[in-house]
Amino acid sequence: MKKIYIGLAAVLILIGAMLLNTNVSSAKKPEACTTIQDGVLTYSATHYLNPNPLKIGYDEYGYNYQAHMFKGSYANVYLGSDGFPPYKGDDNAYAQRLTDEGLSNPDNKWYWPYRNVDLLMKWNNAWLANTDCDGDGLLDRHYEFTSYIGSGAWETNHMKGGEGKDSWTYFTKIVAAPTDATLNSGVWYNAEGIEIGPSIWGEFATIMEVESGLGATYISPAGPGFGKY
Ligand SMILES: [Ca+2]
Repeated sequence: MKKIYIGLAAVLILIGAMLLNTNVSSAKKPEACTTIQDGVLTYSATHYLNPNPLKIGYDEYGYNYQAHMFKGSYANVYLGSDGFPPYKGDDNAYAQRLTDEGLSNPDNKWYWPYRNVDLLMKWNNAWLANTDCDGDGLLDRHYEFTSYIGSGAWETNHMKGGEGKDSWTYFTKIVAAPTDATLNSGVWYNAEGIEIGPSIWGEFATIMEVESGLGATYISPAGPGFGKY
């Protein structure tokens, strides 16, 4: 009889643990995270489109937050958050729009000279999520990490510019530095001391670059695949 009770108790504990696990996993994502579809996540405070809500699909700048993609003018990556309307390829029309709206000119912005460069950018959820799970009303960056370090965040850029014989392409892959990486003279190294790649924006390393006419101009000695970081 005692054996049966012990066996029954073990089964009940097991069922309890299963219920608990189910509750934890189901409570975490769908209930706690706000999605773009919910219609309440807005562009950031400084953005030209604030306080409009983010939408599914491409916005006027070329951002598709839901799909983790950007496709458009290189300048449009930054113009919105600097309070400028999207650039659509016509300098005169853009200048007129700024005048009409009483806005200053982005001439002095570092990215303005690159407005005719086409950019295709892709990233993963750790880089910029399509949900707000930490509740600050914005899409999460390096969710569940205090910084990008060790978050597994990655991004790729395909750029295309110039006309005719002056046309060019450039491709780069960027990853967040792993937790056990070290930075030395502007280069990240992994725990084994193998070069990951040149540091970019403080917490990231470039792991691959490909230029038209030159081929791969940089391949990380630690490896150019995202799975490693
Ligand atoms: Ca957030």
